Amino acid sequence: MRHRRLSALPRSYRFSLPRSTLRRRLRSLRAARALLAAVGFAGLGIAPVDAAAAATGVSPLPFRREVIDASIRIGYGLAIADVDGDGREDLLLADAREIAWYRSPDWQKTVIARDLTTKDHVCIAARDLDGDGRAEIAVGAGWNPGDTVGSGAIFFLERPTDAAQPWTPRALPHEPTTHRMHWIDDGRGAPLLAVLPLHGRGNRDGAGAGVKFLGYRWLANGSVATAAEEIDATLHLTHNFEPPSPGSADHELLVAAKEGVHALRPSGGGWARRQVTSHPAGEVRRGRASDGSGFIATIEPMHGHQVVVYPQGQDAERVVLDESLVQGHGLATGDLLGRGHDQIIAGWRGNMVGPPTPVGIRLYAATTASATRWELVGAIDDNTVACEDLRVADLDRDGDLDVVAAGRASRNVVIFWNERVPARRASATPR
Ligand SMILES: [Ca+2]
Ligand SMILES: [Ca+2]
Ligand SMILES: [Ca+2]
Repeated sequence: MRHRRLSALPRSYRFSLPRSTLRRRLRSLRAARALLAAVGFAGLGIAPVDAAAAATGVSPLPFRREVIDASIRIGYGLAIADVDGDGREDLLLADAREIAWYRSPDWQKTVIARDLTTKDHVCIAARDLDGDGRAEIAVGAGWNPGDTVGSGAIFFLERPTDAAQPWTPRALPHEPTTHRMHWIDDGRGAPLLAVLPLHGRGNRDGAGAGVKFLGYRWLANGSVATAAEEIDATLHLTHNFEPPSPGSADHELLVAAKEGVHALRPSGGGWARRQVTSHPAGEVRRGRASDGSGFIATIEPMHGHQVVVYPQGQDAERVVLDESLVQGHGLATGDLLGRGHDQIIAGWRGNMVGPPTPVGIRLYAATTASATRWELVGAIDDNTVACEDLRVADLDRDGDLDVVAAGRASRNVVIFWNERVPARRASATPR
């Protein structure tokens, strides 16, 4: 017999299950309720959802929402760096047709490049490399994940002497499906522009040649080497990567791939690779538990529905925090609540085809010192940003971490100001 929705069946049919089946189901339900009463949601490794707020999501957290742009196209990639050298970190955005920055603290928008390729821009990396206090900027473009041969582009943007003028794009050699980039330190001198494509050359359905993860060295003359250094060429569907922690001695970076999370670190003249987790992942970040151990957070699989933690980076310790995301696409870690250990912030962008689904950004916190158990603390955003990318930083320099997110279907860039300390909220700390 074909399945039919229960509500579509005649009422008499709905209650025609055999008594033995009903008794068995009742026993299972009672056992589940008894277990929940004994250990609580956190004990089960899942989070309670506030019943009162269930209609719109979970309980809101004390973040004040400020829309700084309500008319972007896609909002592919965000970065945070001081662009104008005034000592305040600004926001940068790789949008479909524009590369722009928003000046702190008034968030005035300046477009520094347009239409670098006929296909969309997709990623941006910004960091002061020469020590003058102003960011050097690189961007990725030519975005078409369906073209694993002819797509992709990488540009270093040369700063104009007149700030009102556009920046000059200098093209670098690239692999198809350019997707994510960071300026990283690998312990070998000048910073490296690490660029991760989504697919290997000529791949179909995420299979074929490994993804060519390449690095381009910053040069003393203020340009970038056009000869690339290979970081890895073994993985597939490499959707994102976590750069090395600032100041880390081992310079390890983490890649989220079809083959799970892999750690890459400089070794000899090349890079050594180590598999960390075994589940396909789309986003990856590292964080610090209150006992000092490190954990790894992921969204699984790529564009997935799960927020996952690996305490101490151990595959066998996998904890699923949430399975209700639709197209999970933004992930960050940081101590937003001031608890002395990192929380996890995850955002999702909702259905890409068909009717829109609710979107949001949620915050999860560990309830044990070693980050083996977690709870959903609340919502930073409830259905206003179809999260394509998010970043965490203390944007108003008041001592706590704020969240900035770019929304795809919602076409906005929004700062969520952290107002967890009521005194600060009341005094409206000047930014
Ligand atoms: Ca600035
Ligand atoms: Ca600079
Ligand atoms: Ca702040």
